[in-house]
Amino acid sequence: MTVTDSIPVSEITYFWHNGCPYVHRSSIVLHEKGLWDKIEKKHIDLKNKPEWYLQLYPIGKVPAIQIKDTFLPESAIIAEFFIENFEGVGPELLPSNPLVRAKIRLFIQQFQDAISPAFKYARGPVDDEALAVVTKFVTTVQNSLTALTLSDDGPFLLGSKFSLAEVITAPFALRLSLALEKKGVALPDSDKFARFHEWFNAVTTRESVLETFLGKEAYLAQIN
Ligand SMILES: N[C@@H](CCC(=O)N[C@@H](CS)C(=O)NCC(=O)O)C(=O)O
Repeated sequence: MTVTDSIPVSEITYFWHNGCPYVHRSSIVLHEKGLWDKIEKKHIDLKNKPEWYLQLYPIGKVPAIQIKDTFLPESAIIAEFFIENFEGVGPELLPSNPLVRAKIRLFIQQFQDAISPAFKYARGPVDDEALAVVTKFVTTVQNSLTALTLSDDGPFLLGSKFSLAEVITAPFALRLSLALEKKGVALPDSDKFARFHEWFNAVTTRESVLETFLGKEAYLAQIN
């Protein structure tokens, strides 16, 4: 094997769990590329991790992949590996332009920084502080999208193109929307946040995102 060879899907084993938002990221890439049913999957029981998995990976987290004697953990690494390894299969999810890549990564970072506190409050009491944190999340993502969007012809960061920006953030956007819905908390919905809602609605209804999600009822039961 040379370093430039891509690896056939038949040589990859995917260690996953259906309820994990991190796994969800790499699963979305597989679905977008039509490889979800083609890859060998091993579902890991996280409450009772198999000894063989802990021997392979003592940290014991998912997702991870194995290719012959190479073992790779970490969802963002795996999602990018799938995107690059299966370049030319299905949609392009990470354009080669360095500035576009930098914008995608900046968006991801800003989204992640903003969503963590919003999640904390989505699970805590609904009070003024909680509503302020959720509004701050919406404002940050709206500002980030407005500053970084590359095209006006679609809902995503790259316009009509779903990309790594959404692969990484969608699992958390979807779970936040369901957690807030359960609490009866509406996201601020004014014209001021139109760009946020356009993006958020497109991301949380994307086929690859929903088809690789464990489902609303199961998720809500998980967070009870
Ligand atoms: N930074 C890791 C986080 C993965 C992670 O925390 N996975 C959870 C499931 S959602 C896990 O495997 N938990 C089992 C454990 O911590 O023992 C990634 O992005 O892949």
